Amino acid sequence: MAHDVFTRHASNPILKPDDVAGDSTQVFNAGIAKFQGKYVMVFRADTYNFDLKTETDTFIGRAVSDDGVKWEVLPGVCFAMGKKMDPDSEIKRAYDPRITVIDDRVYMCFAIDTRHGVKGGIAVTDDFEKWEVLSSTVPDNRNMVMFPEKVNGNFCRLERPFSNYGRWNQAQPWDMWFGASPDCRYWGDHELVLGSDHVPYATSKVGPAAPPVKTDRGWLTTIHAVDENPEYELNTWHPHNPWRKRYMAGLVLLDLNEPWKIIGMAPEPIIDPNNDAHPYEREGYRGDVVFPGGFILEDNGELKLYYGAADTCVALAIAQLDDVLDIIEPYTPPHQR
Ligand code: BMA
Repeated sequence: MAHDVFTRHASNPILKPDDVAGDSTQVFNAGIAKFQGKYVMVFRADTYNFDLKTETDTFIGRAVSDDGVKWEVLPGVCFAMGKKMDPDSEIKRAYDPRITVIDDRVYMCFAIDTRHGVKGGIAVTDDFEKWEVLSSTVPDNRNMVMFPEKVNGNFCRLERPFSNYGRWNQAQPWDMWFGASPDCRYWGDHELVLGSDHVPYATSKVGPAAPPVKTDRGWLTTIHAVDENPEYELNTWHPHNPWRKRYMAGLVLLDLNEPWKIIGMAPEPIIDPNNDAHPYEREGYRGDVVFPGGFILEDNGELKLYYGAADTCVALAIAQLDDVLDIIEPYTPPHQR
């Protein structure tokens, strides 16, 4: 059962493949922020070839909006790295962008598939035309998001390394970590934030989702949490490779000054795709997947939560901050209980 504080928008999905010129079959896992008086979205656009049963292209595109609901997709590629199908390219693609505005500059975190693992990248721009890639991690790491301001003088991020060694007998038990940097290039001070075993509704991995928002009570941040079960037969375009992972959205509250410390958690997911009333979350490239990428707190206390649905489109859900803070329960890390 999910908490019902977020209401799905009547216009969902607010962005779908048909809205993008070209042959994209999926438009999803987007990052959204308010920048220079407009809402800006950077989205992942994939092309799946149903005959070859494989993806043939990925790029990051851009859309803008005056109200955060109706979007104008701008032509062309906003950001790209490597070439997915090029056998000579070490970098294959950049995807799953998340954007955070810090001191009037736009920082974008993204995943980079390489021939030797998945890296997390960070780039900065002032206009979405010129980008400077500031840093990237060693493999495997992804799902990075940045905090909207420096804490204790440092840039801060949440990230999801793939810790396998030492956890070989558990099914993808990956966790959410914290990192800090004086310059957005060199990162350290890594701390465990949230273990997959700390989230009651996850049976597999957890990690960051959309960048955190600041509230009086702490940094409010979404997580993705996965319930994997060998018995599940979820909808997918690749039935030869059955899809058995349900992706839910959850919420945690982090300490304002020590943002690697969780001080509160919503005990249930806030968006659970396990509901036929919202077919755009159940049917598509991979069904029963919701993955937040944008979280905006408006001046009037409204929270806009943007999320990828079924790895195929972008959806929006709305809540009031006070209602959301009401469902957060105090959290004590397991080793202190
Ligand atoms: C993850 C990533 C996400 C995707 C999710 C569900 O591993 O690939 O981009 O949304 O799986 O397929």
